[in-house]
Amino acid sequence: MTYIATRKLIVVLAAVALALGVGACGKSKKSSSATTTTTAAVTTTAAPVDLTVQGFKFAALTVTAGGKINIVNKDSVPHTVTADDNSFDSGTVPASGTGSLTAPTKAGSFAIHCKIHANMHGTLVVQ
Ligand SMILES: [Cu+2]
Repeated sequence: MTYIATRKLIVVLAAVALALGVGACGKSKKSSSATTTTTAAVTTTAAPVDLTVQGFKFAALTVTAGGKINIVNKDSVPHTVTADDNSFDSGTVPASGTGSLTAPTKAGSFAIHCKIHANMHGTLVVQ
């Protein structure tokens, strides 16, 4: 009986030692995964995309939410890129000139128009 009791004690001690060892190992793993998360967060910059306006028409464009849009006016008259709900507006983009706009931070399909030419309509897709 004493022999079995001693064996049981050794097993319990071994289990405790193992648990402590695993605990220490788990801690060091946690700190290394935190470092990985920090590295991943650095890659968030999206390249600007061009929105071409030509022949009184807006080119179809899909842009990342909050991304920068370069407006390229290829017509010989000025235009604007304005949201139908007025949530964004490029202001006047000069004839054969450029302008810029920041895409909405919310994804969706946004109806756009030109404030100078009432017949100009288009859609900006944000994802
Ligand atoms: Cu226009």
